[in-house]
Amino acid sequence: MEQARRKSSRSWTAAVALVSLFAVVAVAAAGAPVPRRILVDTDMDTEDLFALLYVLKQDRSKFDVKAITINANAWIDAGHGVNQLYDILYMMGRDDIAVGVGGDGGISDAGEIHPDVGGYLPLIDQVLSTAGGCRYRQAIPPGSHDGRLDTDTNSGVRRGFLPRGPRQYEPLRQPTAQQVMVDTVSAGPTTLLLLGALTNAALLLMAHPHLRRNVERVYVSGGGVRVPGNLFTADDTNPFAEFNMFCDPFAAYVVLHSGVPVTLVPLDATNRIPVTEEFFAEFGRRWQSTPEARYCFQSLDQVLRRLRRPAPGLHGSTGFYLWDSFTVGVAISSMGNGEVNGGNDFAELEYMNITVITSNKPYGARDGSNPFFDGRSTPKFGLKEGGVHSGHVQTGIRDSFCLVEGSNTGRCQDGYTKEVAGSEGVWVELPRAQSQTRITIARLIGNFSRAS
Ligand SMILES: [Ca+2]
Repeated sequence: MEQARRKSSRSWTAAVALVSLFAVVAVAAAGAPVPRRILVDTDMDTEDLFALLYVLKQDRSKFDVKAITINANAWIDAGHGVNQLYDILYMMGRDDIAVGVGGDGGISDAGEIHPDVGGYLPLIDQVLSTAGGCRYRQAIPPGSHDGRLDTDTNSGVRRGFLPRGPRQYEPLRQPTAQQVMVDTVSAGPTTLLLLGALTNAALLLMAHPHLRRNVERVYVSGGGVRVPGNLFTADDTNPFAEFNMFCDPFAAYVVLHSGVPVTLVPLDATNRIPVTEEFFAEFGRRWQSTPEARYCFQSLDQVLRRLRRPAPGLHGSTGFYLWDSFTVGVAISSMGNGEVNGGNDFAELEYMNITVITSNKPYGARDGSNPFFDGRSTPKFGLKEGGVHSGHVQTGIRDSFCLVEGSNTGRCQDGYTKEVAGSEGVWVELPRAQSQTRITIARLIGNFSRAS
């Protein structure tokens, strides 16, 4: 019991670390004349707002957010995502930050990626059109029960709270995510903070391999290595995948195997950081001094009002965790410490040999589920016959291939960040499974005091 209480306390202090910075102006940089150029790719889920504001509150002389791109094939729809982000940036006095989303192009049968390729679909469903269903997005409820409608409106908090800025979503004129990414990464070494499905980042790395040298590191929020996945709507078909990886497994594979340095912050780490009632109460009592803190608190309040109701299949105390915020905390702290030996204030990092599962065995069997191979004389993107991408690809959350008779635990692994041996995997940096968050309240209060 004592151990459990201490564990809970550590999780709580990590959560405190993240939220307290909403009320903190970061300490001026000492001897750091060149700011890190940062691009954030987000699916604009509620918790992404915490992470975004955490980054935007940093000292710009150290961490300069140049652009934000939106992943529109998961939790949010393009126009809603852009408008909310524009208003948040207006509130934060950052109308200078470029925002990109979607695009009307696609990927040809020959594998040519068009410059205006859309981020509305995962790579496997991309053709020369933005129309069509996304097999993975079915895992996300479309309505208002912790689904896209909640995210699109931020549970109604956005309209009631945010000031309306001068920028608005323009369907045919909105800069595309690819355009914004290419412009930003071309302009100088850039660190990518990836807080949703990895479609946009994968397209960038595939279509512009020469720009990989300008990507200093990618920090990825997602995956689950030694813990179960969190597809609470699809456990009976795929108990392995985490949402962000599942929404575009092939894109995740591309990013992790791209050769760009990767730090992955999976469920193994974030499962230890649930939003607890204790944390929520503390947030309400102590951190209401800025509009951004109040916006996050009200957003969280709405989420918890839903999650507190019985919700079959949701695991964890509230079902809500600081996934992306923790990732951003690890990223900022690591960058601040020079990214030397995984040194950061949130978690101890280690290397693991992992890959992302994109199809299921038996490999090479044609069953109509895999458009990279089915009906083609040569596989798309030059993929290998009989290789790891050539098996059955999960077609939806009720895919009968993935069901196991007599069991409520499915067998499909699409999107699973799996530990493997040898060259099948890549060495990726991630928080040590046993690592403890080392942030203390005293340190946080110290930061807070220095801000005044
Ligand atoms: Ca996210």
